[in-house]
Amino acid sequence: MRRESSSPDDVILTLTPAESKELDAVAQYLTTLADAVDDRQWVARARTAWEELPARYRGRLREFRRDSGPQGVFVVRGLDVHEDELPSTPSVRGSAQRAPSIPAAVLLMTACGLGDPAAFLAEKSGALVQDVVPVPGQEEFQGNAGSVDLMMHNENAFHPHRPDFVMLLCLRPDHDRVAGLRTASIRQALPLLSEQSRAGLARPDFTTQAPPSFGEADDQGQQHAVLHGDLDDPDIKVDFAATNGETPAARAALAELRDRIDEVAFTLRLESGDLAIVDNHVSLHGRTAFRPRYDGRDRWLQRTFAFADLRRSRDHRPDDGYVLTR
Ligand SMILES: O=C(O)CCC(=O)C(=O)O
Ligand SMILES: [Fe+2]
Repeated sequence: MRRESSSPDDVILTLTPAESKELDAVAQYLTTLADAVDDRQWVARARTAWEELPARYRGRLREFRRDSGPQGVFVVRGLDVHEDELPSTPSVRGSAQRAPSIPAAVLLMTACGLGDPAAFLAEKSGALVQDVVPVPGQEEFQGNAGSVDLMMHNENAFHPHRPDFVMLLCLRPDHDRVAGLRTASIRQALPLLSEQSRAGLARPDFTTQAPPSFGEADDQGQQHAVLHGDLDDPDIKVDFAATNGETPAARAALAELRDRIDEVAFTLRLESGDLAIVDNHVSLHGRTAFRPRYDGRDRWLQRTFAFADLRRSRDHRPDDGYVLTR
């Protein structure tokens, strides 16, 4: 992983070979315990298996859960994922990891350490471990199947129960090693914003569109603020591809925010075995452009969401399952 702008080392945890082996052994065992990733029993097993993971891994993630720091992102390097042992990169829309695998085990155990995993039915049928891969014909799409610049966003910014953490595990980087996961936190952008824009962003003068696949979301079209909570350390709710200002002042504040976010953003070129975790309350993420070849060796990340307090979304999850159906 190379960086384009410096960031403190405490954002990265590089596993020792011994830790990596220990983690892999737990993940390996977990893969033998069920036939399907989305089986509730497997999630229950992952929750128990979390306790067996290396102490430093659990400790650092628990700290991150409590306070995600100035950058609101954490990267674990050195997970036991070997590109040469992987099957071909999928290239169809909506693909997901249905059979237990080492990466899926790592993602689900980690989700259980941060809270609980869950997914949205409208996205890849609600699979808990989703493939993030380029899809032929979708190059220009502002979503993870595209390959042009993906604008900075909170994940599911429009939704009343957006995930608390977005986990992206790199299985295989792009051929040219140019695709970068970009992240930027409001904690770093806030001091650069004018007083006027800060005040403007805290007013409910914005709307955020849901992707059509979600149908009519609960607060679709409802006006919201971009910055909320304690305005000295606010949460951010924005998707630069889907959020609009409803007044000229709101639009000006949004434009300023976009520039300041770009100034503080940094780029992570993830390698096989790198896991990035984004705090979806204080940080935005996006991706730089790359050129897919559709030859089975394209960039391949797997993604799982973690919810710190799953109970809050109970009325969106039939049978108290792990899928939000609306
Ligand atoms: O491709 C990436 O690095 C990020 C894609 C993304 O925003 C997502 O999957 O949520
Ligand atoms: Fe995203």
